[in-house]
Amino acid sequence: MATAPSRDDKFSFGLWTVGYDGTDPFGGPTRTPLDVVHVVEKLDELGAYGLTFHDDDLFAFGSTDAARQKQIDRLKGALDATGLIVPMVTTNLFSAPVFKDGGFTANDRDVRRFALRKVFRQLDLGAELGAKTFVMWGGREGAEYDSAKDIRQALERYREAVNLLGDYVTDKGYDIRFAIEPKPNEPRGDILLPTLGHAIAFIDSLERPELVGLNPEVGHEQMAGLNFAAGIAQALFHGKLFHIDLNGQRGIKYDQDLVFGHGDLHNAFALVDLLENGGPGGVPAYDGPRHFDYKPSRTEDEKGVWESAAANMRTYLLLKERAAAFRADPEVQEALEAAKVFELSTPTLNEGETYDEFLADRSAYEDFDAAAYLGGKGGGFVRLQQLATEHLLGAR
Ligand SMILES: [Mn+2]
Repeated sequence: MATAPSRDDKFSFGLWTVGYDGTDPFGGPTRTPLDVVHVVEKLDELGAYGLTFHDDDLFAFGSTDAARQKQIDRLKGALDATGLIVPMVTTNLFSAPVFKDGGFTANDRDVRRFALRKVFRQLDLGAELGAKTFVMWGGREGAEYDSAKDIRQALERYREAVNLLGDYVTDKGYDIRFAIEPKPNEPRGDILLPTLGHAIAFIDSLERPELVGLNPEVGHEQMAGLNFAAGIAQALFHGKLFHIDLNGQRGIKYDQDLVFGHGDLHNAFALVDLLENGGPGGVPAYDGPRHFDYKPSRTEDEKGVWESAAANMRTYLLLKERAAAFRADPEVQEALEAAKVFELSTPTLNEGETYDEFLADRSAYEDFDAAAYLGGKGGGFVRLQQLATEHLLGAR
C-alpha cells in the first residue's frame, strides 16, 4: 500500500478548496470558515508541501491596507513555522459584483483597468512569497448572449492584458510564469479559451509566449467531454504544462470538483502514469506541483474536510504505485510490444530519406499488401487495457 505523503511528492492545495464553506447556487454555507493559519498547520500535518490562494481568499475584497497586511503577516508566520511554501498564486476576478461581466474582457473599460490593477497587486505579493506560477482562470471572461460580446475584441483585450503582465514580470525581474486555466462554461454560459487547445492557440499569439503556459483542470476538460490524460499529453508535447489542477468529475455536467480519482478512475490512472512515467526512459514527465483544486462536499463536517484532503493525496500515491506495477509487469511489457506501442516512436521516414527515395520504395506502396489487414493480426489493445484495469484494481 502507498506510503504516506511527503514534501517530495509536491502536493499543494488551494486555500479556497479546504476552505470551501459549502455554499452552492441553491444553499448557503454548511461549515464555518477556516482560518488560514489553521489550514497551513493542518496541510503540513497531512504531508502537503504547498498552499495556493486567490487574493480574496486571504483578505476579503475591499480590505483596508492594514487588514490586508495583517493577513499576509499571519500567513507568513504560519509558513515560517511549518516550512510550507506558496508555489502558486492567482487573482479573484470573478466573485465581486464589479466582475459580473468579467475582468480582462468586461465590456466596461473601467472594470478592465481595475481588474488589471488587482492582478498587478497580487503579482507583487506572489513574487514576495516566492510563487513561481501565476494562474489565470477567467471564469467570468465569457458571455451568455452572442449579441452582447464581441468575441474577437474580447480576445484582443485578453491578449492586451496578458502581454502587459508579461512586460511587468520581465521588467520587475520576477521569476514567475503564467498558466491559463481553460474551462468550457460555468459561471458564464460560455467561457473564452474553453479548452486546452483553444488556450494553446491563444498563447501562440502572445508577445512573450514563453512566459505563458497552461493550468489544466481534470474536471474542466471532462465537462467538455474531452480525455484529460490525452489533453495533458498534448500540453506536454507543446511544452506548456506549467501547473495542474487535480480533481474528479463524473461526465458532462456542472463542475463537481470531487476528490481526485472519485470521477473517471481509469483516466486518473492514465494521467498519473503519464505524469510519473511518461518522460523519456520512464522518468516523470512533469516535475511541478501536484495541485488539488477540489471542493470537500457540503455534506461533510471539518473532519470530513481533512479526510477528503488526505484522500486526494492517498489516491494519487496509490495510482502512482499501481502505475509503477503496471510498467514493471513483464506481461504488460510483452503486450506493449505486441501492440506496437513503442514502434510509434520510430519516425515514418528513414533518417535522411528524401521524398524521391520514398517514392522509389516499392515496398511502401506498390508491393505493400494492404489487403492482408482484412482479417489480419489485431492490435491487442483491449488486452493491454484489461491488464491496466487489473493493475488498477490491485488484481495483479
Ligand atoms: Mn473545477
